[in-house]
Amino acid sequence: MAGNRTFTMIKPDAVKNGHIGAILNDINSAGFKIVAMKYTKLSAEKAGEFYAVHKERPFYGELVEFMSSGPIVAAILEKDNAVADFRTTIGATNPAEAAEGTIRAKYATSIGENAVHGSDSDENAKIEGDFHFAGTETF
Ligand code: 3AN
Repeated sequence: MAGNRTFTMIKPDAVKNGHIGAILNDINSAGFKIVAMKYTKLSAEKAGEFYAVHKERPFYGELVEFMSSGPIVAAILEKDNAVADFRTTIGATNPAEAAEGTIRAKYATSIGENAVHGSDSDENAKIEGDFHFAGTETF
């Protein structure tokens, strides 16, 4: 059975470009409830740990540098079928391929600076949520 929680980050590009409010509004409009949220900044070490699965990819260094370059908004979202539905809401990794109206189509600038993160499985949603939030910060 599909889980009902996913994890997201509004990435440094979208924060810098003033899109926090619009993106949170899109998230709510798509039917997601925010059950945990914080405005924070990842150190390079923490960003490296978060993206460790991509360690061997050629863009890993760039990704870690970008994700630690400025503040982010991290959140846990709740909805039936959360992981798959949220990936539909954000659109393809490459904003040039993201469907019209999706968050990445509207706010992302490139494949590397693509405005938002969305977990790719229920298992990773749990790992990523636990990485950022204590149980007492989740409602
Ligand atoms: P998604 O975020 O859509 O699940 P992944 O898991 O393939 O995509 O990639 C994780 C992150 O790595 C992306 N959100 C993006 O910021 C970055 N990334 C992916 N592919 C590239 C690429 N070819 N060049 C630069 N950065 C990339």
